Amino acid sequence: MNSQKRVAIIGAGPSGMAQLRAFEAAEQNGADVPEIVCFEKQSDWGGQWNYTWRTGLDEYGEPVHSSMYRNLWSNGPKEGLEFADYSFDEHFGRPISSYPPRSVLWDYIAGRLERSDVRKYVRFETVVRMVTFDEKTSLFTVMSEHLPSAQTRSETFDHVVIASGHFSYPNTPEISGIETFPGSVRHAHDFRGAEALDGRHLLVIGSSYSAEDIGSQAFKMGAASVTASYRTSPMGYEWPEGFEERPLVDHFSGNTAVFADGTSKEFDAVILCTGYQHKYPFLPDELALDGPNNVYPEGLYRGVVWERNPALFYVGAQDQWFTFNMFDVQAWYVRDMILGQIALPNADARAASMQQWRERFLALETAEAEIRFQGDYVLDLLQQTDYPEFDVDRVVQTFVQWKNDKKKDIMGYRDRCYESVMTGTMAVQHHTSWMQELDDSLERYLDEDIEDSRSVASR
Ligand code: FAD
Ligand code: NA7
Repeated sequence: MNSQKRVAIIGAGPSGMAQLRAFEAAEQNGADVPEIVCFEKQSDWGGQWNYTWRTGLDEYGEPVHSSMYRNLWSNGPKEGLEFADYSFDEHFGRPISSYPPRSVLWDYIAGRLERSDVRKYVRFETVVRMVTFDEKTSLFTVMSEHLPSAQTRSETFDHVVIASGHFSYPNTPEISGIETFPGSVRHAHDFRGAEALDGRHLLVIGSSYSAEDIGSQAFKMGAASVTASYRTSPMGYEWPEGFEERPLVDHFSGNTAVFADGTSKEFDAVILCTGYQHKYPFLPDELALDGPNNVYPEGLYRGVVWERNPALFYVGAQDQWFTFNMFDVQAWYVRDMILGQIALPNADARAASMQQWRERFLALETAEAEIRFQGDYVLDLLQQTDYPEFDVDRVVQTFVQWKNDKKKDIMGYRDRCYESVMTGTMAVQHHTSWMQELDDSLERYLDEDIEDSRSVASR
């Protein structure tokens, strides 16, 4: 009887919320579902999308989770992440633009669950401190702490789903002489807004999403110059005047950075956009995923089942082109394994499957190939569950189009519109171009009385 089982979900970000929704959907279809407890250390759900002004440690002395900042707008089209069981049309009641700000996406993720009754399963402000597994009983013990009361509790579970994210613990490399830099030095995790960079010369180190977005954000907010320093290869966009790419910083001497090509430049601020660590401080090493941020982390059968202990699952552990709808198909798949509706193959079959995917992964050479790989992965899981079918290939095409649109206009791509794969609705332009828009609130975004600034400008 599944109802006698207990499942712990660690984290109520988009992945944990997908897991809650998956069990709810099964229950609505008459399935006998286990008892669920979702642990969330923040006071609300939404994970990264739950913005906080805090950095470092929070009010309870816990590491702050979210790395998001003011004026963060979706960095991919919303048509790539739309839920198949809850469309943007259903939530907003009218077409919206393709690149909404954080507050709008948070509203959308939360909206799906607010229609349901799953909030009662979440213990907010409750951090998981330790998870252990007992070979004799085949049960996990989860030790948690309710932060406001400092009360700890240990309980047993048949399954644990890790949905704690992997963009919270910064990777901060040592750079020679950086301790002599007199301006501000921080990691992207602690960046909360670019307003103070107005008129300043900014150096971002890294050449991935954070470097691109924080650099663009600073440029938009009036930085005197933005320089992005790459380790392996430049982002290669046609940057506007005042935005350039240089090779890796060799060393700092005071406020001067000397680059690997021998050139140098003075800066006022440095932001390390050098990525994050897979870190699970509440897991013993035999249960903890480790390794680089990529689309096929090692040790996970079908990207979700922990090979060393298949009663443990990870949702959202890979690097992400697909996000919300991928977390959904993963959560549906994990749910069906827990419900016994999908059988776990034997260890040899699992190893063969992982090796096959791993070989494909190792042969990937371009971003487009990675997107297609992740599309195939999503389709593989989708075909095994009753998650509402959607045209994964069209989502892949949307991402490919997005990459091309970025290549054409890195500062203007967020003004473009795409068609929803789920509903066929064409997005509409936001009333203000991304470059001009300095207010990321939900209220302003949805305000239909604001005149389209493009039509005002063209008069
Ligand atoms: P998270 O969102 O990180 O949620 C994990 C949750 O687990 C958090 O609520 C956290 O408090 C909780 N938790 C962690 N440890 C514990 C513990 N020990 N006990 C209890 N609870 C715990 N994706 C997009 O699709 N579009 C974007 O534009 C985009 N922009 C991004 C910008 C930034 C700066 C970052 C960092 C990420 C961005 N992403 C974007 C990717 C983003 O990570 C995913 O959209 C999504 O938030 C991942 O969901 P998750 O639930 O797996 O992890
Ligand atoms: P990513 O995508 O993991 O990228 C990390 C970047 O940091 C990447 O360009 C790395 O260069 C670079 N890096 C890592 N270590 C170093 C050192 N030691 N020196 C210089 N550069 C380094 O992280 P992001 O923060 O950009 O994005 C994470 C998520 O946040 C993503 O999902 C977005 O949606 C938002 P490399 O190319 O490996 O040489």
